[in-house]
Amino acid sequence: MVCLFPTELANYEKNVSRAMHKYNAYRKAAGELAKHPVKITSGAEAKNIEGIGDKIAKKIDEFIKTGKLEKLEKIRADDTNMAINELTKVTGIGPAAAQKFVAEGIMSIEDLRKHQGKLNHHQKVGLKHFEDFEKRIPRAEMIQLQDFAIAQTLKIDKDYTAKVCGSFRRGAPSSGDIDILLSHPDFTSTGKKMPNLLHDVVKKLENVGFVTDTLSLGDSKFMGVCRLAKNPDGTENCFRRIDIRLIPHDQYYCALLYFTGSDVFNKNMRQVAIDQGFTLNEYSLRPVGSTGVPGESLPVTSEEDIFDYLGMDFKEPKDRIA
Ligand code: 8DG
Ligand code: CA
Ligand code: CA
Repeated sequence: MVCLFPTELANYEKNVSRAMHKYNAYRKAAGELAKHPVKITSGAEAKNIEGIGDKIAKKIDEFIKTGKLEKLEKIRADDTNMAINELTKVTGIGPAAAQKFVAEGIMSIEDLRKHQGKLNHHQKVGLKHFEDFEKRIPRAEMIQLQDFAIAQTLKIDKDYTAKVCGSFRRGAPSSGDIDILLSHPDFTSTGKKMPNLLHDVVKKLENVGFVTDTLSLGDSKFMGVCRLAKNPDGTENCFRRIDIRLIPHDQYYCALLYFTGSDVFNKNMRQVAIDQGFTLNEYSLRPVGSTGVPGESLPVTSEEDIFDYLGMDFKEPKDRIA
């Protein structure tokens, strides 16, 4: 019970207040609490956990004592807050767009359906599949999606590497969407751009009826919608969100680490990197000199290499919570 309110407050700070530092603080607290092996019984006890300060400790005490949080009750009682939160559930509607819609009197998903003319393509697709996108994808279906997408990709060219990352790679029992990292030895960070390596895969997945909509397609990133073929008993499967990113071959492991997450784990690891005199992002790991200027990318041929450079024990994806 105690572990849930930081996430709800985090969403409020991101979507309604748009206070990203508070959002990050609550996300970190939620991540650290989730990682904590024993049940917390007081705020004082929680303060021993990294990322939990006076303010959140006080809220934990209030929640334990009264079974609720006044701040949350107030947030939930405000129609505008709730409407903004609701609208941001549609993919393509961020906090700014949601606030604009609410200011125009659009207070619900139902209202959005009556004002489709105000939506861009991404938002229209998000609304069309709203119910499906709200559903988590069970792991068994994730495996089917993975196997199908990868088999089709290798049919184009067996030199492709395609790997499903995100919560699936962390072993989650269900996932919000499917995140695929795509790489090919012909494409490196020092060579020319090769958008066709991504576009060919998207085209193939469209031609076989797997990809049903495109939300956005650039040189290196595809965001779209996919669906498995009908089941043998004739029932249809849900539409699912799919992201495919084309990664330069030499940057594959930094990307793999980044897109495996969790996002709170990534933030913590980036901080370790800074403390150790490095800079780590989805592209590279670089030492930072005394002048503060990052040097050349370090050679990285596995995820283990990155942990090694930072003096960290390797963590299996399933343990990358925070
Ligand atoms: P889910 O889909 O099951 O809900 O969880 P997820 O797979 O962990 O999250 P995701 O939103 O699909 O993002 C995939 C990974 O990308 C995530 O595990 C870590 C990395 N990532 C960050 N920061 C961010 C960010 O701000 N936005 C997105 N989309 N991904 C991020 O570390
Ligand atoms: Ca995901
Ligand atoms: Ca994703």
